[in-house]
Amino acid sequence: MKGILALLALVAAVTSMENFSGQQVLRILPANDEQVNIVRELENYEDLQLDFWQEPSVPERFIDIRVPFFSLQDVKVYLEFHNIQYSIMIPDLQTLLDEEKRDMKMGRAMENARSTDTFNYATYHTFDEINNFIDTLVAENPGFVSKIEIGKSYQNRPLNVLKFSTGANRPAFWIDTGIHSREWVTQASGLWFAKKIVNDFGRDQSLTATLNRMDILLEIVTNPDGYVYSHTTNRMWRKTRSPNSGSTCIGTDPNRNWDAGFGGGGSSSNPCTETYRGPSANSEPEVKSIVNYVKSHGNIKGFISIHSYSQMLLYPYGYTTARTPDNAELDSVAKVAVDALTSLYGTQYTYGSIISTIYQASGGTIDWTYNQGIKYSYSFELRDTGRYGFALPANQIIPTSEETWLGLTKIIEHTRDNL
Ligand code: 0X9
Ligand code: ZN
Repeated sequence: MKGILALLALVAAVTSMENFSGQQVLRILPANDEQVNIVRELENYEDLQLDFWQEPSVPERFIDIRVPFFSLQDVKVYLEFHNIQYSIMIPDLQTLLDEEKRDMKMGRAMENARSTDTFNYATYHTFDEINNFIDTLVAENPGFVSKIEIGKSYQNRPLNVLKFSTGANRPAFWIDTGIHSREWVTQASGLWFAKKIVNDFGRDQSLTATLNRMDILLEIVTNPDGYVYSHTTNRMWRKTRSPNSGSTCIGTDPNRNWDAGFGGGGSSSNPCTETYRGPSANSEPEVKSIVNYVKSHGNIKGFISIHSYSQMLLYPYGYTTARTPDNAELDSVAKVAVDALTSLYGTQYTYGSIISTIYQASGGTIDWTYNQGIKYSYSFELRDTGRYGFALPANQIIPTSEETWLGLTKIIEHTRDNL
């Protein structure tokens, strides 16, 4: 009897995780504005439970949609009826996630997490594991690395920022990863960056020069509640986990919640959508804590918010087609950064303003930081271009981190040289 109960408990634990069997990710190529609108229409059919991995924007730009098994026929018939071109990018999402689970188990067996030297950077880690890593790194590097808790998440988890500093009262460069929880390669890259900074200080001439003039701030798990939920319950969770009054749907898109064009195009007022802006700007403690920190710090000179996927380097704005006064400079630095990134493995990136390169998005992080006077505000969309999307295999974590670091450091160096 005990054995059966234990077995049932195990089955319950295993099945409490959302299952994506039979779910596909479709890549749609609208040929003209009319087709863009026809695909956009699908967002209004809540019953289909579609998850837009790439939002509709302009003709000839891909739209990626995760489609539950029970909606597949309907969606395909709809697209075919309207003569809209599409292909199946991920034939069965659960197959990829099963592989990811297996990789994580193997990855855990191959590491000794008591030291950041034997930590396994090539596997995905849980929230608790990341926090242990942070504490270990701080303990290993007293007087250089410290941890700042800038606030608590909605569910009261710490919002931890690593500070790399060799002197008091310095200007700072901010990097955050994981504001969208399901973009796992970003938090994993954040861990790798943290170790890279420690390894290179005193060895790499440029990074040493940087750290002799400015601090680096790194928030690895920017949306902890979402991240935990993506591990325990729904791997595809993007938003925060705060409830919405008058709705059973949970969460706000933390990249629509900033006070820059808040509520404008490319954000939704419907709590059941993935781009829900929240009831008001800064309603999410995960956002508000950064806002407070940035304001009270007062000397942050560069800000990079890291997302996935699409392979893009973006700068403001996302809420308007208006160019910033710094467009020419931001664009030329982006080119230098992308060239450096591509030089390592040939990974192709596009770059430009958010609205002209990906799609309109209002209330986004870097539009707000730019308007606060942080001129060097950028956002990466890391690998890949959609073959795996948010389910990027763990064997791409290190190459992704390495190439991104080359681009990232170009932006940091430019900031340092223009303090
Ligand atoms: O929709 C978004 O928030 C971003 N795409 S994502 O798939 N990461 O969700 C695009 C909006 C602007 N992009 C960035 N600020 N990276
Ligand atoms: Zn994102």
